[in-house]
Amino acid sequence: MNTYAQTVLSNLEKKYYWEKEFIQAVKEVFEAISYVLDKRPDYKNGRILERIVEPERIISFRVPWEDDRGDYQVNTGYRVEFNSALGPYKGGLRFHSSVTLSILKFLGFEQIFKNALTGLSLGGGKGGSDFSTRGKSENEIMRFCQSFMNELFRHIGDNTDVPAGDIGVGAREIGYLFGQYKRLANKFTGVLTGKGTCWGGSLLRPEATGFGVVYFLEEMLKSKADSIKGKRIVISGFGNVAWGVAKKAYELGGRIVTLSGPDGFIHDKDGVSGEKIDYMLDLRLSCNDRVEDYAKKFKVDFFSNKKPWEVPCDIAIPCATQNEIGTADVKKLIRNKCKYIVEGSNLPVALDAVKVLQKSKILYAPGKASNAGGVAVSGLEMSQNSMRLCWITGDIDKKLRSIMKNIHDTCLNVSHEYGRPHDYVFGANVSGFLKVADAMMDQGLA
Ligand code: NDP
Ligand code: 2IT
Repeated sequence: MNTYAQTVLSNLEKKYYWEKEFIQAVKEVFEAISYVLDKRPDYKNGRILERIVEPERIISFRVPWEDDRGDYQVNTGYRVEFNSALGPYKGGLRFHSSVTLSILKFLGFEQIFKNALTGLSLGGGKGGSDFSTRGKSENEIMRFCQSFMNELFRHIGDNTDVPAGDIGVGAREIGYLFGQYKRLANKFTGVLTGKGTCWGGSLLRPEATGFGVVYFLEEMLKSKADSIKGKRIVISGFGNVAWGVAKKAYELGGRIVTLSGPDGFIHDKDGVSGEKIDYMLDLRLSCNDRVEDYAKKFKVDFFSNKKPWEVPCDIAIPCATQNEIGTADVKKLIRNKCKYIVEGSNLPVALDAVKVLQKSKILYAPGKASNAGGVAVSGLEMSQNSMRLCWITGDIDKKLRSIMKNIHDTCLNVSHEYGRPHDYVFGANVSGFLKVADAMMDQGLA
């Protein structure tokens, strides 16, 4: 690693030693950009790395709410406004019991470079709470969302900070959050994305992350004169991203053979298709998070407390959560002759496993490039809201395809330019970083 990057990283490790996920994300970026830093001493003089790892602002707040029995509950809410060099802070909200500031800082940090790769005017941010929708009633979820917005509303705005969904936050939660924002601010603006399509949401936003992942995969396949037709695809998760991936991959002739949840994974040898894809939406809304229900309903095999990476496949697409693929999983995938790994979730592959992957023949796309379709269509939703227009599905799909192709080609070209052909981790981090760093240099010490 470049010595300037190493010094900044060591200081960060000392200062935030308990923020493991955040340090992991920084390390991956710093390793990839080391080569560039050797050639750009001006970044060191401008203290770009010290500034880029420090969020511009972190808001942390109490979220009190009343459950259905009349008991009071308290959760912690956060918004990490990480970097606004390229535009208003933009990134999702995650509601999950595992949420900590470290997780939101890693997600916010990743989001900066992902948003830069989209080519749209979007800064980076992330937020959420340690609240879980699991086992909660509709009314409890609504009351929680309202209380969360009671504080968040004073920090966000259509030109300041525009949150969206992530794990545990889908159209239902965005609806409750928006309703409360409107009451408090007395404004109907595009302050959130992922809204309902009849009240300002963009068509195709629910599908966008998953579709974008498959469009990126198609470009990777094309670069190897290959195609998705007939390919066995193993995916994890069953939520929004997994659903979009399943829908588009099936449409293009791929065969999705697994889904997973916190309880284990299902193996559907015939492929997840038709009504099975629609059933994923019921599962996501059921708030009990058991893919075993899919196995029972469609009479397929269920493997309790196991991950799907042991199932032979051509392509693996993690769509659940961070660090869900370790070194042992990567070795299984290599042994089973998997050829492509495309990240739907954020940081699903642990750092050691990334190194094994980079030495293997597997083509591997990091989430900040391959899952950028969601935030890209969020950016298009912001444009439509500003213009008070609604574009048709075909136009949005065309724009999404073109953004994903652009991201793919940028990563590939940069990887070739620097003598690291087909290293998408290198290409994505270097191109995202250069854009943000140059904007920060232009804007002076801020
Ligand atoms: P959803 O909440 O729709 O789905 C995620 C589901 O996966 C949850 O129900 C969760 O269940 C389950 N899950 C959590 N941990 C595991 C695990 N270890 N194994 C299997 N399943 C698990 O979230 P999304 O689909 O929106 O997000 C999935 C991933 O994609 C996240 O990493 C997110 O950051 C990323 N992403 C999302 C985008 C979006 O637009 N929504 C855009 C880009 C990336 P439980 O709650 O019970 O743990
Ligand atoms: O990780 C992500 O890119 C998201 N959760 C989507 C963010 C957004 O603002 O649409």
